[in-house]
Amino acid sequence: MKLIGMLDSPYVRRVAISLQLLGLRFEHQSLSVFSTFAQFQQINPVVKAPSLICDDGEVLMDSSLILDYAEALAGTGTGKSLMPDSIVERQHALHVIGLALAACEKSVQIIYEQNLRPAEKQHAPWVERVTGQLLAAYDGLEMALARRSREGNSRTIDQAAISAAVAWHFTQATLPSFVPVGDYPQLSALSAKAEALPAFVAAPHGADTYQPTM
Ligand SMILES: N[C@@H](CCC(=O)N[C@@H](CS)C(=O)NCC(=O)O)C(=O)O
Repeated sequence: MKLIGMLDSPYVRRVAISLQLLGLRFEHQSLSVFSTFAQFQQINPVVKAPSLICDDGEVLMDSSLILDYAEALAGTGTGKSLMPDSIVERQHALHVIGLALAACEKSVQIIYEQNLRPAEKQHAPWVERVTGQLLAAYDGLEMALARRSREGNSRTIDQAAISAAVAWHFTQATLPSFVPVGDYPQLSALSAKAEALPAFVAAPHGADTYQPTM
């Protein structure tokens, strides 16, 4: 299978990291939804990153749907999963993932507003609203991570931790002044730990192409 999209997208990056941790082999093509729009369109006319070309040629999009497929694929092959089995832990993992995805979405909305709209068409009340939502998502994540660490389930890297770590690194790399690092010690510590893992190092935020190590 082939993952399409740049690793400067937190959605593409969470998929690239998760596929590795699930033990699934994949190729990566670092196409941009902007500078290589026409080339991307040939693969997925909707031009959404990530897109995943499955082995039979069918194309999946949306990181959570791709991860649903990857979990099923890994489950039948290797029995590996990044999601907890217990309903209580799964509910909590989904709570964390929801917050992380909201943080990614709000960051992307601010970036698009800043980079894609001409200065005279930027709408300050919209940026203010989205910034409030972004901070609410990170406040929720910080609380949820503190709870995970109190309950002792922060030792293994699972989908909740991957998504939170990827979201945090993305926002800090792209909008550093919006979310002050010092206010979020749990997220900062998780990020430092996660970014040192081989699966994160092999799929760095930016324009590089993932190079398989397994
Ligand atoms: N909910 C989607 C969001 C994906 C997304 O919005 N990706 C951005 C890149 S970061 C994209 O494709 N932007 C181009 C567009 O929406 O036209 C997911 O989880 O994959």
